[in-house]
Amino acid sequence: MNYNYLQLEIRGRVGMLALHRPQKLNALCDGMMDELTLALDQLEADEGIGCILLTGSARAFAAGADIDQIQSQGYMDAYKKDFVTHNWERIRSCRKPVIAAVAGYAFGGGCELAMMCDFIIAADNAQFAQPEVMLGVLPGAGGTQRLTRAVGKAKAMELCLTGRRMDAREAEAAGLVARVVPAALLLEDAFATAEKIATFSLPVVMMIKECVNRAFESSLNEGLLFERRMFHASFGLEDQKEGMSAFLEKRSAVFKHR
Ligand code: CO8
Repeated sequence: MNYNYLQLEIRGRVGMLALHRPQKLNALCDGMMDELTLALDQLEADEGIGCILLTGSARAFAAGADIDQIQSQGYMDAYKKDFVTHNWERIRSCRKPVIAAVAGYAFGGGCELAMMCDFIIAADNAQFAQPEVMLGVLPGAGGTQRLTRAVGKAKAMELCLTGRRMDAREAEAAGLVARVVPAALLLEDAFATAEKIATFSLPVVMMIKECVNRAFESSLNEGLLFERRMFHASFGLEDQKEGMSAFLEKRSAVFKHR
């Protein structure tokens, strides 16, 4: 499939998606988000893909929603078409892991898009911000919720209420990003991470993702029960037999993803 606003490359078991609107610092528009939905559908359906990597350019992951496109939007337009919920959140329902590799600006919807991914690897030049308050709106694609869960109330409040930028080191210390790497090595590093995840048993990887996400939706007891049932289920996989046999036979496991 040909995309206008995205570049898709499949390398082994990794699907690499790059947001591509260089003249607008990858500002997110409906066309791009529709394409992202289609590309994620494609990668989810492809049995040969075990991990998805989402990135931008060296200068910007994404500088937010396209302000030109939404400036004239009225309340009724936003409400009726269910702006954001309608087509901007496909990543939320991805069952395969999605890693965000962020360099440069991740502002507004760009920061929110990165936070919808399972984890963020940041270049040392990355900057995160929720500047919506300066535009007369609020972070409306998860900024007030996911940022708060990631960095805690004090910092999330300060960032959302002032719109100030947070650099990569601060983001790492605050728990927003998993790791910071030199900008020149970002894609190499993020790809190696995605490739590693993609070699493991896909159903196990999907179960781990579901369990970690359940921690945000349940009490500890309910979360532990969910985890335990998934753990029990993993003993029904051929890959469990293979993984443990390989250990005992002192060889590398070859997972069949079932
Ligand atoms: N929308 C439209 N155009 C943009 C945007 C944007 N968000 N960001 C940058 N651009 C355009 C600029 O207008 C400029 O275009 P032109 O060359 O035609 O003048 C081009 O990109 C390059 O940008 P700059 O010249 O401004 O580059 P600088 O390096 O000087 O500055 C900044 C970079 C600081 C990132 C600056 O461009 C900026 O402040 N951009 C706006 C950031 C912002 O406020 N983002 C929040 C938008 S609102 C939002 O995201 C709501 C979320 C909705 C839900 C999303 C769901 C995932």
